[in-house]
Amino acid sequence: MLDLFMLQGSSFAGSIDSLVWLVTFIVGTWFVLVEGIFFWLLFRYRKQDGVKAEYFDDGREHAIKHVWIEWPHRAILALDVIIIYGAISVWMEVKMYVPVTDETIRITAQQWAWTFQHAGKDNKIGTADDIILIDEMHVEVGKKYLFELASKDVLHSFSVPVWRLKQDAIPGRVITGWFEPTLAGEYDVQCAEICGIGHGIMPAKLYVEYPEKHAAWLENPAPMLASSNPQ
Ligand SMILES: [Cu+2]
Repeated sequence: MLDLFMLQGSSFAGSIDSLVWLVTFIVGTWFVLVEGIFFWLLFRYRKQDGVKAEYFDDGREHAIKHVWIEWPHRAILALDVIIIYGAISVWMEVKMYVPVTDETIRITAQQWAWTFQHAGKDNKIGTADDIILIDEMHVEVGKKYLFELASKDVLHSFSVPVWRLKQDAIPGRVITGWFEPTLAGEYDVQCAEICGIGHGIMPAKLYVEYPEKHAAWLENPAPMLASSNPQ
């Protein structure tokens, strides 16, 4: 149902959404159940004329506790194991292993802009034909990308909601990760780590293109943002 509100634009977006739903369903069911019982007891045993509150200390209480505390506790532990299993599986898929990638892209964060260094036509990063753009990233649908994320100054976070990708950028470190876009279109990138007064104005534009359109862009990699700027 979440995809009604948010597109799933990467190969691992579905796995992350499934995990979110798993946690929401398990925790939500317990929440409704427990609050339901809680409020029912409040109303059922509220102050009533002629009824005196009683205190039991004859061993019966222990038996009641056993049923109402111990068994739900065991059930919650079992459900926790299911959540942990789901979380570790998704973590392994997204973060632990980098698949064989088709291209590398360097992403540098700074106060308050993103620099994207694309490999260019030779498909090799760090060569003369690299395409360096500010606040604008171009990738091809269906290709696997390795990203190298760095920061020039403070902590930032590279967040692409449509891919369900979020990765902190840490000064002094180059953090690698990967993504495979599955949906063509224009999407938002936003810094997701408070990084100073301009944090809120640190978005970037992501263009996910079909191969023909991406090839055309490689031929003429003019910044789209700058060209659409009426100056
Ligand atoms: Cu930032």
